Amino acid sequence: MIKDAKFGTLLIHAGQKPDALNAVIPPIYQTSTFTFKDAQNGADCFAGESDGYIYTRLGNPTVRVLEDAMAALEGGFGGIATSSGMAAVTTVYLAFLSAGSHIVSTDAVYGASRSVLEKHFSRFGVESSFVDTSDLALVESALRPNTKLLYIETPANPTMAITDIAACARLCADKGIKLVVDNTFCSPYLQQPLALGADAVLHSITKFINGHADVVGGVIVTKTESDHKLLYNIMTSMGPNMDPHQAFLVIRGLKTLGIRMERAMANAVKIAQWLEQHPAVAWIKYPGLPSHPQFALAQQQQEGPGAMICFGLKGGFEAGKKLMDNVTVAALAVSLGGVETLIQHPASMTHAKVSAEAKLRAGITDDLVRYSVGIEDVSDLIADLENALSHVSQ
Ligand code: LCS
Repeated sequence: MIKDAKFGTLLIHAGQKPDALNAVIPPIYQTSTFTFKDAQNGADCFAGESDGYIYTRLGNPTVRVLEDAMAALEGGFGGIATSSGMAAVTTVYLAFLSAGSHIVSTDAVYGASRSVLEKHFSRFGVESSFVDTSDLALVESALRPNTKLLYIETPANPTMAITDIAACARLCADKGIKLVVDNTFCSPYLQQPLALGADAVLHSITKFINGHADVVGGVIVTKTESDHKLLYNIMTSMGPNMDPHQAFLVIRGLKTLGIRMERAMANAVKIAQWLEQHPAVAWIKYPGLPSHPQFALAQQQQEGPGAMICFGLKGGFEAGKKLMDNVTVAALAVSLGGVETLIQHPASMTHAKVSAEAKLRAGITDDLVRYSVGIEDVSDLIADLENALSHVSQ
């Protein structure tokens, strides 16, 4: 590959090395284990003195292609692919938190990223605080002497609140606090947290990176070699590794990230503008609309507003239910970031396990409907919404 290749070229080529047969596409090494040349080579591999593959939990050539591609796209030292986005989230928690330590997290974070801390990490003596990280004063006042991790999701799922990554990095500097960003909603095509000062970035690869709603997976990219070693050690010993076939599908999906994102985003801008003026719509949050509370920050921090929209109807939850029951192009399903448009109700679905009080404080109101814009013809998506909204009394 040429030196200083641009993002679109990296999407197609990064991480790929010619194999023995010069296949254009990386082969699927669907094997659990690898033969050593001799006993000494086996010992050398285990001692780290030879870089041959050993066993797929510890590393696999197909998975490595994806890890190297993601490291190149996020501008980090190395990537660690995991079996799910939640496996990536928990690997980060395991790496940077211990008994007696404290994490500050975005309050409107993906439901399981919160509940795993409240229900499980708490059993091991980890304290957690959830604040609106789009308000830096709240972040600063939540930090304690034992805070080890500031974990931000931006834009947040599902409220679309945007957090200033560079400002958070400045807050963490010299305090021994790691800054980790969940970049699932933007993907590296729109936002590069490591360049803004984060220590690590993670994804639910299930979403925009794979983009075709046929894989669950995750990835973490660290800025430094030492953090990569720490996370790699946890991943290989605890085993939330990605399977080679999973990696193969994601490598295929990743190649079109740029063109998928451009089309979905163009659709999203038109749909958000259309929704904003619809008489049944009470409010809408989309980073591409000047009405978004962090519109200026979104323009500065992101390369584009993305393809996720949340809104509420004047008729509240009952109206939202009617809307979801009457769409026919958009599918009523959780997940996001695929080529197909999805609609869902976070309060009763993705964030159902978050307490009612916490949801309310985080702005995950009962009327909030989340819409993940796909790459269908936008006129069909708007006609679909128009028809579904005609069933809603205002
Ligand atoms: N981070 C974010 C921002 C997410 O949206 C999700 C999943 C995860 C992490 C976890 O990734 P997974 O293990 O599912 O690959 N979000 C989902 C959602 O909004 N609907 O269904 C899953």
